[in-house]
Amino acid sequence: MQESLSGAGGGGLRGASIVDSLDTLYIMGLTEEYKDAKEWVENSLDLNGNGEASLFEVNIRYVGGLLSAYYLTGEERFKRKAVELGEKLLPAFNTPTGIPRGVINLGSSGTSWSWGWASAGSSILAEFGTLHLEFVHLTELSGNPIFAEKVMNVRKLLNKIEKPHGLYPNFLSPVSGNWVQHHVSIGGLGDSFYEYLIKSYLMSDKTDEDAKRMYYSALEAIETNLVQKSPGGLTYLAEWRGGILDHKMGHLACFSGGMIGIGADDGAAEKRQHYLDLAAQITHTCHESYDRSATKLGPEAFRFDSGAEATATRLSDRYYILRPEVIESYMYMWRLTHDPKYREWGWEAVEALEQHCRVEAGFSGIRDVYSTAASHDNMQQSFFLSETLKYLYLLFSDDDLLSLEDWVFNTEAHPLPIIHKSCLQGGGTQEKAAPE
Ligand code: DMJ
Repeated sequence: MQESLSGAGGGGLRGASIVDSLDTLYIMGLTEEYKDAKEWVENSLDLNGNGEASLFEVNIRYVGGLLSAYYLTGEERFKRKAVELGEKLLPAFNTPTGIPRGVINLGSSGTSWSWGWASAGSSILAEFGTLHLEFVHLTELSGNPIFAEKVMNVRKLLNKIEKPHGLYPNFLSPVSGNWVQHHVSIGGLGDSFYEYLIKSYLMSDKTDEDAKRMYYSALEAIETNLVQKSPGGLTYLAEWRGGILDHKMGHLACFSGGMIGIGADDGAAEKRQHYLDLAAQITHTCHESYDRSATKLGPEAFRFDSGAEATATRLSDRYYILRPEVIESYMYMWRLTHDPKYREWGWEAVEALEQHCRVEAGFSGIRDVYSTAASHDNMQQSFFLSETLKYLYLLFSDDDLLSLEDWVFNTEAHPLPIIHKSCLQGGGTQEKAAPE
């Protein structure tokens, strides 16, 4: 069976599943497997491969995976590799605006370019907006301000630019710094940009006020323009195409239950319950998308039009590639509310994964969640190990295992420590913070 980096391109980088799963192995106490993975990273992870690598994917999976492995274990080799890899990503920011291009050659040339499929050479919001957490930690660990400067510059531009109805479109020109088209989505192409705003605030020990302000105004615009209620009473997030709503919600957008939940605490006091309710409603809708299928796994996208309610209406949307987002929201909502239904829903997913996705060599995606006749896609995405299984494990663990008071998870579920104010004042480095 193939391992995959979601088809998005690790370029010359190999071993995505190994690097992506280092922290999962460590947290689960799988000592032998962790040791093998660590040795592979030390001896075989080559950061100089020529080829087309996605800045976003390399950052969230490799840089994020190495940073977490360092913070959990204190092993210097992970820190060295993370910083070295971070340096190789810097040429992507050499554009007139400092907004990075999406693709980079990690070999000696360090050239970068835009995805061929992105309109008019644009960069993608969820890609250039999902670097902040890792880059701030790279600066913390290396003492080199360049990483934080690069992402602060991206933040500055996004803060300043005019936003249609307060919304952030998914495509931006790295040359002119203008939006290229007005498609807005909390799912694919937009998703983790919003996630990184609230998590930047939380990771800064609630000192990053710009991130907080940008997150809450984006959320307000999302509520005004995108949050919908179906005739059957399900709350969902529609997509926006230049003012016209597309009543579709992607599996990817299901992370937003958890995001809105963790952001609820810092809303104005009267808003807290409102956000927790919204988070619970979205998580409920995403659970319905699983519950309404024959396999009890959810489709890639589900719709709320032509009589559909949380079901895929197109054949091409019926697949499930072991994605984590729905389980991710169960985990956050469990931690925030301790409502037992989130563990029950998580267990339903465990049983469905066992029944429909387990194959001889691991787990595989399936082509049709509405059919119990097995049709495996022969692919185990690396995020299954880093996210889906980790979130399930945390859902059934005590709250003090990677407590939300001390850690934020990057968008690939790699835990990064909150940079506590006391740390900044004392100039101290983060303690090794690991379950032994
Ligand atoms: C992961 O790689 C990350 O969660 C990313 O932000 C979006 N999607 C995949 C998993 O579905």
